[in-house]
Amino acid sequence: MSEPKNPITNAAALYASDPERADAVLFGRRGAPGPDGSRRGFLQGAGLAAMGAALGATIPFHRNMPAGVMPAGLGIAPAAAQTAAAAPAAAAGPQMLQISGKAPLINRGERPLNLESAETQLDDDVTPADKLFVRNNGNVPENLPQDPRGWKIRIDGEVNTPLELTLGELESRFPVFTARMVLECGGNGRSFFTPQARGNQWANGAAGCPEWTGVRLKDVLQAAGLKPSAVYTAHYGADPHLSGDPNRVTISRGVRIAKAMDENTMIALRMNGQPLPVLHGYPARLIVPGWAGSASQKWLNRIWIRDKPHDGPGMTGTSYRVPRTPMVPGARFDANTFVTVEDMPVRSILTNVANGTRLPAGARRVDLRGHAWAGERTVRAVHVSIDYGATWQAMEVAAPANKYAWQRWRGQVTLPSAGYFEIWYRATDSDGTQQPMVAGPWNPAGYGGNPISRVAVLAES
Ligand SMILES: Nc1nc2c(c(=O)[nH]1)N[C@H]1C(S)=C(S)[C@@H](COP(=O)(O)O)O[C@H]1N2
Ligand SMILES: [Mo]
Repeated sequence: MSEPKNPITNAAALYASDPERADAVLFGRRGAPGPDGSRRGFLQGAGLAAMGAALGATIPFHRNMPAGVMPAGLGIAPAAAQTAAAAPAAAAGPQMLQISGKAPLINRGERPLNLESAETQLDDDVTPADKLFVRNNGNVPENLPQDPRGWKIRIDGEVNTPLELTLGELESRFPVFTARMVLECGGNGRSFFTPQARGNQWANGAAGCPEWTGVRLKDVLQAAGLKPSAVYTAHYGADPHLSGDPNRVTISRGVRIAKAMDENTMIALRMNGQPLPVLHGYPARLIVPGWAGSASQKWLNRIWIRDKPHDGPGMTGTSYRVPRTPMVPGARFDANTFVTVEDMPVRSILTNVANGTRLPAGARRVDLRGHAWAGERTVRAVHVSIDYGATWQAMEVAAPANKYAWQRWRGQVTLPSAGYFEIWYRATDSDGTQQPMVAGPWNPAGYGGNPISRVAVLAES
């Protein structure tokens, strides 16, 4: 393997493949390991100077900096790094794409269309339509009706009375309710896995918390009457398959009947008080809160009740399925033994400070705020560290507006001096489970990646 031409540009790839070597290439060979073994504290002289130059400031807590972990500030290459390493491409950041009705979002692919929100775009308590991530597996349906009321949803399979209900009938027959509920892609956080897992390389922004209005799926299923044989749902939508073949189904996932009967599982007709945007499933979609977003079928037109776990596209192989017990990353596997992912793990985002923020000379206090959520559970605590995890400060965490809404966290940190700092943030759920230091357990399609997040802050002297 040849030495990368431009170490800064290739830092992420290098850290992903060989973190020890990445440290050596970027910052010089280490001296004899110090008493603190795995830390960069013994990186002295030229190595430390190189790192300081690459990051654009001195590093007051360099003694705590973990070895083999790419500094958060490297990808955003401050001015000093660009001259030192001549790495203009490193500063480019993610590719943005702006389409009609949306803010510019991070482009994760255009066919099918996948757009991610930056954490700093998710500051609102209720995520506005233009800032919500988009995750499509097929094409967006065309010729959707102007008037949503005539759209039909069929309920069939293991029911006493198969139903075909228009949205107009749904709204008049069943109680309508409104709730803020997190919608989160099952692959959120996939980019944090090493080695890279297959699929869209989402960071933490394939999630949002709009306010949804609709009817309970439970009420509709009760109206149809579930047979004792009913164990699983199967969801269908109107979006054409990418191949253009009308006989192929784009995605069809389902949930256990218990989750379908949850009070909060909704057939949603409105988002933030408006008809659903076309990209988000107009005129009707499911919201299965707390679970992988793929269960929240858009352009919903049929729910088939089944007498066994559903096996549609998105339910088999490595799709939303993970090994029962941890596997060696990248090793061979038998996906037949995998189990389906249901709810999502605890995660936090920081919504008011972007990676690479520069504080004007003399500014030491940094106000922080964000959101945190945890699948079926709630968030008990959010902690922040400015010294590479040596010490942690508790932030304030608000109660959710309702079940399955994300929770606001806020607080402040005071930097002890000028220099390069990283703000690390992590949430703890109501079971006591914390976001881990690294994404894991590894799985081929990269579900459940929720490591601690890090942003770089430069306090000017
Ligand atoms: N019909 C249909 N429903 C779908 C999808 C899809 O491709 N087609 N994608 C699913 C996935 S994987 C996710 S994460 C969410 C994304 O919802 P959003 O695009 O409204 O953010 O929709 C789900 N529902
Ligand atoms: Mo998803």
